[in-house]
Amino acid sequence: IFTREEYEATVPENVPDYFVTDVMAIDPDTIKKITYVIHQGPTDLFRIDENSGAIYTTRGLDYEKDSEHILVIGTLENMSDTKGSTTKVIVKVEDRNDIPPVFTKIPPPIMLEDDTPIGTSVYDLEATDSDGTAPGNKVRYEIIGRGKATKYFQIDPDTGKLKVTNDLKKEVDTEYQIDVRAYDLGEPQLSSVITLDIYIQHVATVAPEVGLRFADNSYSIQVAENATVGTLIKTLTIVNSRAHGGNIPLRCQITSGNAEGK
Ligand SMILES: [Ca+2]
Ligand SMILES: [Ca+2]
Repeated sequence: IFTREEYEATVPENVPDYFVTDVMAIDPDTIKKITYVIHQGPTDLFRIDENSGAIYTTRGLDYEKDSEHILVIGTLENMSDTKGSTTKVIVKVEDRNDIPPVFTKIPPPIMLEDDTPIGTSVYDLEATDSDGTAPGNKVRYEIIGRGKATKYFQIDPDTGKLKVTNDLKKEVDTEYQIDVRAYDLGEPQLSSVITLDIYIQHVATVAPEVGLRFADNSYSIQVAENATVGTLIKTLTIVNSRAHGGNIPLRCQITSGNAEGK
């Protein structure tokens, strides 16, 4: 007969062969023999020493799957349903930090112009942590490692928002690989790393004449064979692509053509 109706124990997740608790029954018979058995409950996760009544885990428990287990322990000597023939063991599983944060999506390559203002948001990184409890499921972000990335970009440790923090024109580099680490606040700390590719387009500072071009790439004009010298063939339109290009004087010349005017 079990003297206690209920036992409660707390077990960390992931530990096989962990001692959970002892149960005890007393045998009022003259021949004292007690053989403990698990009547109900996950026998794939727990075993009981049939002589001592000590309960152990058989393999690691998973808090994220089940945070509590209930076992009903009985004895082979008393298989009746009467009060005291069984006892209940409530096993509470304690969460351990056993799952790292995982980035929810892979960032696409990002194009930026070199005149992107400081403070501009480039990308929102997001990682989630499936651990059951804090702080093992609290996620923070940081830029790690190589190169000049940390000089030009910063990540908000709480939100994962990546921002431009410097004048991109200062650098001739056109490509940054930014390694971002998402880590949890659990013990031990777990993390994952993702790489963002950022390409910088250096907006050319054009010389004045580079901004000039003809309106069309080629012209085809019919000229009568008896046209006299000095006949106007075509006026060529020239486009000035520079915004501030007002009435600057222009000069055109023929750079090649039929030799000797033939
Ligand atoms: Ca966990
Ligand atoms: Ca975690």
